[in-house]
Amino acid sequence: MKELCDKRVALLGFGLENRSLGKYLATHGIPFSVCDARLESEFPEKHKWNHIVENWHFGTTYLDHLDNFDVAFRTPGINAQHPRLVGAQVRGVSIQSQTRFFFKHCPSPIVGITGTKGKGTTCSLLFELLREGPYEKVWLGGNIGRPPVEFLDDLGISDLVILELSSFQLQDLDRSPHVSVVLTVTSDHLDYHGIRRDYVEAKKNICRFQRKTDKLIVNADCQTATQFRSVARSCIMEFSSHRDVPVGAFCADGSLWVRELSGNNTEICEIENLSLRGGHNVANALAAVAAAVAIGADDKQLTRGLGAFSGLEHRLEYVATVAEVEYYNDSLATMPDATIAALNSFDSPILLIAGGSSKGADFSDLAEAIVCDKVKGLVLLKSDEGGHLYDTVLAAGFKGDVMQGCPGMEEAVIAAQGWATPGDVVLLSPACASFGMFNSYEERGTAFKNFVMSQVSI
Ligand code: UMA
Repeated sequence: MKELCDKRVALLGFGLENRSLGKYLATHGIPFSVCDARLESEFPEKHKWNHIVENWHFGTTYLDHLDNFDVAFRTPGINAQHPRLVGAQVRGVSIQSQTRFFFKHCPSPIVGITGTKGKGTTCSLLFELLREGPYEKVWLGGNIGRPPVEFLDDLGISDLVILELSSFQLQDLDRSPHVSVVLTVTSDHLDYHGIRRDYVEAKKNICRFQRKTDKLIVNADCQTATQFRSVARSCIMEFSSHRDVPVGAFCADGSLWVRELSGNNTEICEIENLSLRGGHNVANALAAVAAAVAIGADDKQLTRGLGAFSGLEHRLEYVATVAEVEYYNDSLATMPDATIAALNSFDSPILLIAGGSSKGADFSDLAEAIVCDKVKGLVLLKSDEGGHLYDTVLAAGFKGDVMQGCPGMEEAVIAAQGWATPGDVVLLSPACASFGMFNSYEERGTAFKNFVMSQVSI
């Protein structure tokens, strides 16, 4: 902590990540100031921090004081290219982040996983696959919801860290993981990055600083992911759901296979034995298998781990069957591609609950999937942006039942139930962020599950 002990430190944004960093700094006796766009009244827990926080700067002027600091840690939600941050950096303020700090101080090897969707599932599956070794202890953190600085002091050199990394976290990294995994990269967060190129460039930091002995695993079925190879000098591995790969993991004859550098193929498991649903999850499983192989896991532990892992909460999560209708919670689908993947995971007719805050997304592909697929009814949650998704779906020619501007989750489930018949699926897969009606995707998914479960007990 020598590098910070005589510095004036600021935490820019005081959410999950910087509160964890704040606890870490407090443990090491480093005082800091907090700057956050929220109002003071929105920090009821402020008094708990007063022993270590030197100054609080709240509200619209929260970035006015940057020149008072030597080091400022930006929260992921603040873009590193924010003109105020760039200006302060030019004047000598070191702009850092919790993720960057962690990479600098982590004594263990790191596996980093990024992609537009599927990172959380792949990280969690890899964590499951590595339960039996070869590392002494495996830690899981990052965008998945656990800032890794929380366990930084507990790490040893025989441990392994798995990090889910978002473009917000990768954006200003100056180190890359030892093993990097790039899933499908489409586009997201254009309200933050402005243009797709900046989003993709931010993600490329996952391999830009790798060493020759490091490993980069890319999704061979995604053209953007394969382009990451050109910025890396590490050993390349691939995974593919559709074709054989030179080294890595692939699908053939209904099974998942590993291909070694020697050309040997080993069958790991039959696709029908995977507990995860959907073709996109086969790709996530291949990515996790390739990463596990890259760090020395043996084939048998992969077979056992793949059979045991049944997925994450809020990601195509089975909730219950009520009156012969199955209910699935996919609240984590905050963008159109994720909802398209969810629709592709079912053969039965679907009553889809979608909508919310669209983050400027283009819904045309989703609208086509809704029209061409088996969606027989659509409930759209109310959004501040009016009927953008509704208009796109109708323009695409959707002829099923539609309810627009639904005011709450209970009303949405009741509407879907009204249209459902035995054998159907009611799927919450919003394709939008939760803001407006809910504080988070977790709150939205939990509201859905609670209401469905209340029907089970009737
Ligand atoms: N804030 C500002 N100014 C801003 C933005 C935010 O002052 O311009 C303040 C807010 O008022 C609030 C705090 O910063 O008090 C919130 O910080 P944050 O939104 O940056 O988020 P954290 O609570 O620290 O959570 C972050 C990630 N959030 C974002 O990237 C937006 C979480 O990912 C992550 O789980 C957590 O760190 C742990 O690493 C969430 C997410 O939506 C789930 N990620 C995006 C995604 O998955 O698509 C990238």
